[in-house]
Amino acid sequence: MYRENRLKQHFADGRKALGCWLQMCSPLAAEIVGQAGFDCAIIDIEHAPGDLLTAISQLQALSASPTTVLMRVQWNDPVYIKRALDAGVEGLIIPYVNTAEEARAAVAACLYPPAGIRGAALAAVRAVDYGKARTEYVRTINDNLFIILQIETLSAVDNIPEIAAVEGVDMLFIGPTDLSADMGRLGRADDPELAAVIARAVSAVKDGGRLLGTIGYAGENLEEMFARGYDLVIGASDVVLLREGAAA
Ligand code: 3PY
Ligand code: MG
Repeated sequence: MYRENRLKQHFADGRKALGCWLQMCSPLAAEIVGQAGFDCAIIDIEHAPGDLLTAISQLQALSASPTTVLMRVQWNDPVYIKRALDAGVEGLIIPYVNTAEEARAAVAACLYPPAGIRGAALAAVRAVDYGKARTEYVRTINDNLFIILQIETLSAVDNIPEIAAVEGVDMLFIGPTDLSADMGRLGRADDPELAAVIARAVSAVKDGGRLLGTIGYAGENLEEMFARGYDLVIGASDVVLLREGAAA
């Protein structure tokens, strides 16, 4: 059922948040993650093999949980974004946003006109409770969504001041893996130059007045990450939890 975005309220209250990726395309895994008490669960369509129907199964599994459900879409593409929003996700992580122009396009894809270009099918889609919530949905959804843009190239880091200034962006999210690849250092998570670029990105996001997110790093202490300025850490994944549990 359409509801207030708890994650957005959580940050408005000045709190930090923990997230878990859903990469198994499994409603059972999603339900377990929701019951564990994560602030948000992120259905990953960029790197996991699911589709919109597996996403909807996971949304249904999480509907009784206070955990806010986001989706990381495949690409900064208004067609994917429209379909993800119609499925009823409460926010999006949009990968590989490198310029203010791309950031404006990402936000526009999320919002109904006149603020944006999102197409509307109010009686047909799950997000609107198949038409039942249409009045409240139309009135509130542009403000209720939580929009996260990923910073994962050197040029995106350079452009953070302009990207952060784009109206409607809620959070910038550093993707250290693709950033390391862009720097020719893929897989070298402890590279000092990568650490320096990430530190520069953290300061730029904070200076730009936006919330800041990233993934958890092996061996990193969450409290220290929060103290360094991160507001959201996606520090777990259903796949990794199962792999590590199985290996143990
Ligand atoms: C990256 O590190 O590239 C990400 O996209 C984070 O998940
Ligand atoms: Mg990435």
